[in-house]
Amino acid sequence: MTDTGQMPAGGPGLPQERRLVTEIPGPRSREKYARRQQLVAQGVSTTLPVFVEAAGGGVLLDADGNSLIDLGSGIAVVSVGNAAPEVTARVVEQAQAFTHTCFMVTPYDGYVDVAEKLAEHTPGDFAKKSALLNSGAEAVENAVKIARAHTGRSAVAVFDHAYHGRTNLTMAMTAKSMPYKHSFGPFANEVYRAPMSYPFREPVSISGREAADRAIDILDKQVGAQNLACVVIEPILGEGGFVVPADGFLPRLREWTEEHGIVFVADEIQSGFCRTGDWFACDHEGVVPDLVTTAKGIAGGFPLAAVTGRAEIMDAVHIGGLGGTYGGNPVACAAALGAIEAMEKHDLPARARALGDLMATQLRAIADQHPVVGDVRGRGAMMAMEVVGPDGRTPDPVRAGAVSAYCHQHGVVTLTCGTYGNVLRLLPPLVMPEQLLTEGLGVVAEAFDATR
Ligand code: PLZ
Repeated sequence: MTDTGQMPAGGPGLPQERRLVTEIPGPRSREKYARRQQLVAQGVSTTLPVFVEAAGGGVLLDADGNSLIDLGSGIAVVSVGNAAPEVTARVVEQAQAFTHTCFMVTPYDGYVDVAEKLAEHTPGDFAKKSALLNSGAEAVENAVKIARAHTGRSAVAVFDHAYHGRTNLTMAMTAKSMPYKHSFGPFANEVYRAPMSYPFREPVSISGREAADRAIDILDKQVGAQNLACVVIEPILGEGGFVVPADGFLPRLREWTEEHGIVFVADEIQSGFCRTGDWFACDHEGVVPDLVTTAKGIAGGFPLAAVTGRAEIMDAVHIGGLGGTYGGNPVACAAALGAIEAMEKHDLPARARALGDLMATQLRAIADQHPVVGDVRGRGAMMAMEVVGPDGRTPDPVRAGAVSAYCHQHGVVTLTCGTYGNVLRLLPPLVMPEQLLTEGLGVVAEAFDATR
C-alpha cells in the first residue's frame, strides 16, 4: 500500500529496471515476514521473503521500493507478464458484470470460449472438448478419472522425477518424497513408475527410442499394457529438473500407448502455453496426446486449469461426473481469454524462442567458465543449469542454493528445482525486455563467480 492507502499500479508501465534501495529483504519486508511467521502455517514455504506490492513486464516491486528482475514468473505462470493489460481489462469488466454462478448451475460464454481456444491451440486436429478446474493437481486428477472411465482400466503410469501435484492421487504420481509426500501417506494405489529419459544422467548414452523401450518393457512386464488406463508424462519435466527427454522418447511412447488403447496424457501444466517456444511442448516432435492438462500460464495468474482432449474420450464420463463449484470461474475465464489474446497478438511462442536463444548463449558461456555447471538444457524460455561437484556428476544442491541466494540478494528472483535440488531454472515472463533478461543473467554469472 502507498501512504494514501492505494495499491500502487503495476503492469508493463512499471520501469523495467533492477533497482535496489535496501538490502534484500528490506526492513519493511522483514517486518511483514515476522507477521507472516505468526499467522501462516510453516508448511507453506517461502523462496524469497520480500513482500510484493506491484509487478509488471519483467519486474517485481517490493514493500521497500526495490525493483527485482523476475526470472521465475511465479513458477511459470505470468508468461504474459504480471498484471498484463489484456488480462486486467477483461477481469475488471467480468468482475463488474458477475463474479460467479457455478457453470454447473447456470452457464456463461467465458467458459465455452476458453474451451474453444483450448481446442484451437492444443495439439491435434480432431474434435476436442474440455473441462475446466481450479488447479493443476485437480486437472491431473480429472485426466485420470476420464482415462479410467474411458478404458475401464485402473492402472496409471508415471515417470521418475515427475511432479503432478499435492493432492492424494497426484502425490502418489509425484516422484519426490521430501517435501511433497513425506509424512502424508498412505497414497492412492494403482500408480506405477517407469524410468524417464534423462540424457545427462544416463549411465550409458542411449537413444530416446531405447529409453522409451526401457520404460515400456517395465510397464508391460510389471503392470501389463491391458491394465493401464493412462500414461501421464510431462513432455519436459518441470519440478523434476527441466529434463528434456532424448528425441524419439515421446513419439515412441505415444506409438506404444496408441497400439494398446492406453490414454496418453501430456501434463503441460508447466511447459504449455508458449513457454517452450511452441504453444505446447508436445508440438516440438509432433506428438499428439489424447488428453492435455494445462494450468499456470493459461490465465495470467488466475486459478484456472483444464483437461482438453479427444471428444470421445472426454465424453466417456457420465453426465455429472466432472465438475466443482468454482471450476471455470467467470473471472478466471476472462483472465484466460485475455492471456491467450496476448499470446496470439504478441506471438509469444516466437518471443519464447528469442529469449531462449539469448539464455542458451549466456548460460553456455557460464558453463564454459564453471565446470560445476554439468548441463545446460531446456527449450525456449524454459531453461536450466544442473549444478554438480568436481566429478562433473554428483548433484550439488548447496552450490545451486548459494547461487540462487546470491541472485536474490542482488535483485534477481531465481528458482531451483530438480529431484536433487541442484538445478537452477529460469522462467522469465515472455514479455521481458531483452536487456533486462541480459542484466539478470549477468547477475547469475556473477553468482557463480562469487560462490566459487
Ligand atoms: N503438473 C507439471 O508443474 C505445479 C508446484 C509448486 P498446481 N508445479 C508447481 C509447489 O511446490 O506446489 C504442477 C506442475 C505440473 C502439475 C502441477 C500442479 O499444479 O496448480 O500447483 O496444483
